[in-house]
Amino acid sequence: MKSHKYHRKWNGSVRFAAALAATLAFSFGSLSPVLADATTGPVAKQIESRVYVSEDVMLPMRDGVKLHAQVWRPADQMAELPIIMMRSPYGFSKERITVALKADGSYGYLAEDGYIFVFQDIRGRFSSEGDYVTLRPKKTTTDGIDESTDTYDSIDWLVKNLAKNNGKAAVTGVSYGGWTAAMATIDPHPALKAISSQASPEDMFIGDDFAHNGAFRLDYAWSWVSALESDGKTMKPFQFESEDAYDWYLNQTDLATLDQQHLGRKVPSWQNFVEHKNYDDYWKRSRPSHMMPAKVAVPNLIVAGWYDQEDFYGPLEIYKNQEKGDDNGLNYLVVGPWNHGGWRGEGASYGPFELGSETGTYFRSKVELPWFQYWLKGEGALEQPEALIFQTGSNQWQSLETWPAKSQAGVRNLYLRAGGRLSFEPPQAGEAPVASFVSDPANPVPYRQRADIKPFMTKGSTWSTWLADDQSSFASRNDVLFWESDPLPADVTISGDVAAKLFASTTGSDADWVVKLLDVYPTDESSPAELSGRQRMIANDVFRGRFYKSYENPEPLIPGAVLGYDIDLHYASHVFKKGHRIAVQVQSSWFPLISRNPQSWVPNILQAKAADYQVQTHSIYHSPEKASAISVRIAENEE
Ligand code: PG9
Repeated sequence: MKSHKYHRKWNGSVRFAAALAATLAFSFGSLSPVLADATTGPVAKQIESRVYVSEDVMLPMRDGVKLHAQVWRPADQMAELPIIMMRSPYGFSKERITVALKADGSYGYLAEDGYIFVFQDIRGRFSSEGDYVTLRPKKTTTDGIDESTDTYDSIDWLVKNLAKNNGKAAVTGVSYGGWTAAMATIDPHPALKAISSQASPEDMFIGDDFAHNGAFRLDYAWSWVSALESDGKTMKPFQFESEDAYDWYLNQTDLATLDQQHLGRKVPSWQNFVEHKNYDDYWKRSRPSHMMPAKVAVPNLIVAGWYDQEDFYGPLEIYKNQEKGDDNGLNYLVVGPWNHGGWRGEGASYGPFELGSETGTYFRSKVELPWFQYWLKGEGALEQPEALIFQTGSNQWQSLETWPAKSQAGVRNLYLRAGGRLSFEPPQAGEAPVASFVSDPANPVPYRQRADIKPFMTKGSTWSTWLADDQSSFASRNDVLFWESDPLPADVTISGDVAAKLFASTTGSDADWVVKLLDVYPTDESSPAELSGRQRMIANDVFRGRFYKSYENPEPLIPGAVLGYDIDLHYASHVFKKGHRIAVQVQSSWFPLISRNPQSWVPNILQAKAADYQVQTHSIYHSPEKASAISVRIAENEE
């Protein structure tokens, strides 16, 4: 049974001022200049750190391939210690590991407690032998290999060969590293006692890095794949000729051959993206929660960030799917106010939003450290709640018995109304039933202010906090529809699923639908100056219209036909404060976050030609019969 005694609102003082920036998309990536900078900020307080020493080893796999790993242990190690392993394709530089293992580094609490850390290059990357495959699927033959067998063979070698290990191991990591941690639970080695899968993607077509609901995440997909796969082994961020990513992508008239045009060769994942235009086995076979045993056998601390700009869908979906087979209470969830990997930094703020405490420091010292102490050293009691959820707006941690929370005051619809009003009351007969806008693919709505749109791996890019951007400037565009509530007479607290039901039509035969749920700060003295009038994103996503019936078999939209689209906006736990307004924006492009929809039917959007991109008029309906709305769950506190 899980213990639910753990119950707290933590605002306490913090041991260290961790100097990391709030994002480490590649926690130990070696080449991205953005991320290299992110680990070398000023340290507020110098403190004595435990000294770690390293050795390089080559670990034999069952098929004869050898994988490279660095083993780091305390120089003064006396007792036997457990192993914490991280496996990634990004390379682990010794300098960055040294910083991370310092007392005030991103793994400082664990390092001070004492573990044998093993950092492994996955198959085919950096100094590891073999062939690399992005998100390598599960083996299909008994004598095959996959990330699970590679982890098994690595742990087997480590527990048998490393001096002074206590025979227990864990796997953890962020993002790709979180995915490899999840994969370790498939046919796990008996010495694997726990994992912590942090920001793992689950489904690259539906909700994570490469596409959302079938809409292709252009800048992320191109930047990532070209960096990882251009020479197959290392990281080489693509050199854009211009820092203006909006312009650069707009000028690419043949997306299908971007790799050949700019890198002079075919890049495996890019070719796969072009070939697998629909939701087929290529996408489905890398979903970890469909490969992990249905009956959870390895304890997993799943970690997600509300503002994860890359993999927010993944961890929550893995948690949800694994929960179905969690008879022994081994599947746990933490969702904090973080961007991708933000919990490895201080986490006192996100963009301009103060969080009331050092949420990252808190997670690492009071959640992650006790987790590994308990499972790997048998120390302490596991007081981890089923779901530890940070409520944004109020800046409070909540310990919940389920996620979503059981006690709900109910689902309420926020209706889009005539005249740009948003209300909990449905539209009345006689109100204007529709709002329309012209969507021009030659002038797509930028996903941020133009000056901020840099390719995500470029030095100076603020990609990691783009979800904190003020959305107010977009509300006045002609190709963005905007609805806003009256100032709230009392706090409105939501907790759990958020979804849009959009009744929409287009004059074309395809269209994207982007929906944002916003918290609008008042312009009076109740808001800090930098937040005055700000439109803060609370939930959002895009849906590619052609998939309205099926992700596997898309169909053209019928011009003028009004369809009801169900768009998953995922989850939120947020307090809209008294005096704030709730708002919704709907638009049809989000560039270059999402590739442009030609708005006329083509079998494969990545192969669309210039003439396929056509101006269309889109309409959103808000009549009593076709009442477009955002559904939210109104919360009752469990505490
Ligand atoms: N979001 C990154 C990723 C994970 C898996 C595949 C592709 C990209 C990452 O930060 O690792």
